[in-house]
This record gives sequence, C-alpha cells and structure tokens, in this order.
Amino acid sequence: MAKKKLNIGIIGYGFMGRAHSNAFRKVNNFFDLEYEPVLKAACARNAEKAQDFADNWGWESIETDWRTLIARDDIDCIDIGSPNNTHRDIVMAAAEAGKMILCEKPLAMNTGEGEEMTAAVEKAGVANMVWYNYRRVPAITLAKQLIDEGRIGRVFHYRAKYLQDWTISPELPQGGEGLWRLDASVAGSGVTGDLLAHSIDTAIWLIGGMDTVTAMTETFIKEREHSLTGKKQEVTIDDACAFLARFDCGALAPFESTRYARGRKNQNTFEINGEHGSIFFDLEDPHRLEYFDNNHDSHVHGWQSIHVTDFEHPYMDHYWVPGTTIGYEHTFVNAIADFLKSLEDGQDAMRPNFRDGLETQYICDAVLKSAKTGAWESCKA
Ligand code: SOE
Repeated sequence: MAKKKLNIGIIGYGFMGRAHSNAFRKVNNFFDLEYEPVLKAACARNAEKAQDFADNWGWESIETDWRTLIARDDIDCIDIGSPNNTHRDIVMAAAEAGKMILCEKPLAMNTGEGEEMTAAVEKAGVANMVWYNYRRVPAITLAKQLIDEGRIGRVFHYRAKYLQDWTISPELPQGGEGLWRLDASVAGSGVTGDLLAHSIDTAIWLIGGMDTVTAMTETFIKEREHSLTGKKQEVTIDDACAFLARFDCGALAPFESTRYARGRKNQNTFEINGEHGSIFFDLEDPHRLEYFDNNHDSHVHGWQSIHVTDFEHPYMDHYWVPGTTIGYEHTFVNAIADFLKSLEDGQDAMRPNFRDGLETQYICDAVLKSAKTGAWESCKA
C-alpha cells in the first residue's frame, strides 16, 4: 500500500541532526507503518554546512533561516536538533503555523519557556514529541513492562547515575559548535539539563512523578576561554550535580551526574528495589537487564541477566534474529516509529510529549533551585 508522506524539515546538523536523519531514513525499513518520513529540507545558518549535511543524509533541499523553513507549505513536521536556547522560538512559530513538532531534549531552557511551548502545541493541537531516546532502549522498555506487570511490587528505592568525563581538561573552551553544552546562556544548565534530564525522564516514566528534591551542584573549572570570543569567561553551568528525591509513590532516590568521572564516557544506570524484586540497568551494557525475582524458591535466588534480544522483547521483533543486538542509533529509530504509529492510532499514545518534557523541566528547575537555596524544593508546577 502507498505510504502517507510526512514531509520533515530538520533544524540543526550536529550530533542530534545526524541521529534524527538516520532514524527518518531507516524507520520504514524496519517498521511496517502507514506513514513515511520524507527528508524534505535541512536548515542551518551556514549554507555550506547545511548543504554538506543535506548531501550526506539525503535531505532534498536546504534553508538557512528556520522561519523560512516553517513557512514552507511542503513541510508537515519540524524537527528541532539545534541548541537548547533555540527551542522556544522555533516551537512557538511552528505551532502557530500548525506544524507537528519533534524537539530534542531538554524541552526548554527553563520551566517558563517549557510552559509556553507546551501551551502552544496543545492549543494548536499539533502532534508533538520530545526525543528522550533512552525510553526506547529495549532493556529499559522491558523494565517498564516488568514494573507494569507488577513483578517488583511496591517500589522502595530508585537510584540513578549519569556519568561522563569529557570536560575535565581546563583547556577545553566553552561555547560554539560542539561545546555549547558548556555555555549556560545556550544550554540553560550543565549536567542537570543535559544528563540528569534523561535520568529523570526515565525514572518518572518507570515509577511515576517526583514530589520533592534537595540538591547540590559544583562547577569545578571556574573559568574557560569562550571559543567564539576568545576571552576567558566565568563558567556558569553545573559540572556535577547530586540530588535526593522523594517520589509520589513514596520511594526514596539518590541521583548523581557529572562530566568529571574519569573513564566514564556515557554511563547511565538505574537500580530499582521493590517489594518482590529489583531491576538494574547500565547503558554501558545496554542489551542486558538485571532482574532479581524474590518469588523464586530461596535456594535458587539470584540476579538474572536477561539478554534483551528475543523476538518477545520490546522492539526486537523488528530487527535481527534472537541473540543479535541493535545500537544507540536504533533508540531514535524506535522513537520515530512510535511517533509515526501514534499518527495512525491517536496522538494521545505518543509519549514523551511536551507535557512529559515539561514535567522533567519542573524537576530540573527544582534541583537547580535547591542547589542554590539548600532547601527541599517542590517538583510540582
Ligand atoms: C552529552 O555529551 C550528550 O551528548 C547528551 O547531550 C545526550 O543527550 C546524551 O544522550 C549523550 O550525551
């Protein structure tokens, strides 16, 4: 059957521009869907870079002004992969123009922006999604399934870590291409919005909302040269953040994130301890879900290491044969497959949407506020 075309206009050609482009290209090879993304136009301020990117990934045309892209009648869906400080204005204009919107995480620079953006897409009634891709790691989706099946019962504890080490050198500049994550005026915050936002999104998806937090942050390197101005400037992002949380379900949780954990490139872990069992996941071993089931007879108690590659595991029936694995890039393929499916089944099925992204934003802002006040802060609107 002929597919319904969904014309995409992408903004941004960096790491996420590449991850999204790959997903748009591959999704119909692996998933049987009514809709097919068409790589219509790629937008970046620098025409040469936009053209190179378009040529490499198969985008049909380029634009150098996102407003022109949004104004095009042949674009159905705006995909935002540009830095965080651009999200709000693009979303407001795209919603006004009635376009569907896919937005990279974190949704916004702060809660105020996030509220405006969420209200705009809801008022316009346009389909929307935030690319919290780790929900689509099959092992994490399996964790969600085990929890929803009631296998671990009441949750007492949740503990999460997100560790990297790429900013340890004081010689690393802040700002500019590839380094805007170090510039608070572009990123909004440091590890809280960039890394803990992932951990928070995963956690609230798995065990429900967060009630209160108390946090501490640190900026280890106080000044860095700005790669655009060439001047030494104060570093105002959080290099590291640790916080304690109470969930609505009563669970207690420590969360920790840093870009100063030597040897850790992108370690994203969580452990959940429930009444009947426990679950552990580590992105450095992404195909495994560790599961302890207390219902087993005590003489065979032990942690099971589930190799999440069987046809009955989430998403895996779309790929290869049992025992073979998929990669980081497939989390984006899975995300866009879910988005396209939601256009067939009803938008409500699509999560995380902007409202979910806003919930994470409230928590990030509460964490950053608590790091300043030293008090417990509410995670609610
Ligand atoms: C930062 O290094 C980063 O690229 C994040 O921005 C991504 O969201 C994360 O998935 C990997 O690390």
